[in-house]
Amino acid sequence: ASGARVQALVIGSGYGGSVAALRLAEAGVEVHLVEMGMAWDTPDADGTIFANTTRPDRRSYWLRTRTKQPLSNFLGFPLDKDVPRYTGILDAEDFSGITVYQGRGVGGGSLVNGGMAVTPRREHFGAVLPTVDAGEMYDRYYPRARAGLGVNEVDPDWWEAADCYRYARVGRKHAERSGFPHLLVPNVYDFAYMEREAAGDVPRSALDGEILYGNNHGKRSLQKTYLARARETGRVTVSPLHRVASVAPAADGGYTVVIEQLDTGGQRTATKTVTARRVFFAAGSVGTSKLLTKLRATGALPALSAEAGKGWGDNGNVMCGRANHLWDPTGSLQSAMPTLGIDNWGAGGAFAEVAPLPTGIETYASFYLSITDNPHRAEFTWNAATETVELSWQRAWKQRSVEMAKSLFDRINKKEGTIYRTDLFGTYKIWGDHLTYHPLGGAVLDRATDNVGRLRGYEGLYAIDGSLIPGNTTVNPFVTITALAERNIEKIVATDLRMS
Ligand code: FAE
Repeated sequence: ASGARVQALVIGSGYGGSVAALRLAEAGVEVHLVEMGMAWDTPDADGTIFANTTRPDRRSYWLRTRTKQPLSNFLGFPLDKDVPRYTGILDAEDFSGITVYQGRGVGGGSLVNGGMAVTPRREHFGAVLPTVDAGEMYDRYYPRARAGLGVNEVDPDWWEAADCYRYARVGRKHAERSGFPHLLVPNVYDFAYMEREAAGDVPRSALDGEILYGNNHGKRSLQKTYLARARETGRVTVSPLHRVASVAPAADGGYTVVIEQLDTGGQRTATKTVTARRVFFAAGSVGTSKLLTKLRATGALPALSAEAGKGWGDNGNVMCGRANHLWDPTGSLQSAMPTLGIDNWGAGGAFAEVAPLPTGIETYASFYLSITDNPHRAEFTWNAATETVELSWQRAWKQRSVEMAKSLFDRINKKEGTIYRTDLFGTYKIWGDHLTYHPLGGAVLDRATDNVGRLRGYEGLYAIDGSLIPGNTTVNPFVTITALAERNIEKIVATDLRMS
């Protein structure tokens, strides 16, 4: 309610926000979790909560009148279509040089992502978070994060024979024949449930292509893990369709937080003001960076570090497809949850996930999302004339990622006598170099914050999400975001809460 006083206010309910809410509540703190997206706990008219990937509707996109599918074309046909404007689940947020895909709703990115739960190789950790003790992370916080997230592994025997992973086995065969290391990667999707889907015993979700617009079954999203446990404490209040607009020091201590309530058309229906002793920014790399950049520039938080808004990277994301020979079908049934990684990070700066292309028909295509060691970093700035936050990313910077991805796929194509697909991102276009799924940075640890995420310049303000990570994690990011949040909140609870 407007005028309320709360001990801790958490902005955003993704990985960082969910960890913060749970651990603060366990420490006895009353937590108010504010989330701009919907709750995603009520079935729509068709009886399902989430729209299918192949049949996008108003639920699929955040305040767009036309879908913006990551794969825009197929066999020469544009895939996008008109949808009613609605506070849907996937935000394709456009900046001048890049479209950043993000989840919107209670659970953040966990609602829309591929569930790949990858821990970086330890020898690379020093490059991911140079000022964090790796021993502590690998002995304590990564295991804690994986347990909290419900990470599980596919049964290799089932995987070897499953129709729905033919595409992954083709990807493995081609990696192997070119001499690239590969591995089965864990996931948060319940593989026991997937086996029952394949057997025809339960409603299909991953095997019905569900991923980008939510999974109706089988996926251990944050709603089912950290957030469920947070609610069980009885100390966490969640406000969906509420967007934090401002945070500023309050006259009598703490912070005044201005919150806008939204309707499902995205219109503001009410403005509320809450006073919070502590505020945790967990709006995601882009959301946290945008808020901090704006609040510093407009005078609400003028003492924030000049580093806030800097050090943003795209985790080197780049996509491509390959056209296989007719003797290498990838299957008309494809599990939407990826399980195979090709690791050429050491030699070529690329880690590629063999991604599904769940079209329901045989495509003879192999599709990949590569994470590459792209060194470019962008900065968020406030444009006073348009009153928007801009990002200095340049499209041309992706060329470095393309070169690293080519270290994998040029060799595979040569060995197999195959070519790239040119129909997935437009006409005669090989590389999906216009987007990222993995925004990272903008409130980098030990630059904009101290070593546990306290924002420099203000006592009681914290960043605790992907914004802390300086632009790259060498693999898919959410396990690292979760583990870092576990580390930081433990130290914050042990020191800051004891003092007050
Ligand atoms: P995030 O999960 O984005 O949560 C931030 C939350 O804050 C969101 O719910 C926002 O709606 C909310 N918010 C933003 N601004 C405000 C505001 N002003 N007021 C109130 N609420 C606000 O942040 N990662 C993997 O590791 N494996 C994968 O397989 C994988 N697949 C992906 C597939 C897709 C299509 C996408 C989009 C992402 C994928 N990711 C994957 C990335 C992963 O989901 C992402 O790194 C994390 O979700 C980021 O976690 P954060 O806590 O930083």
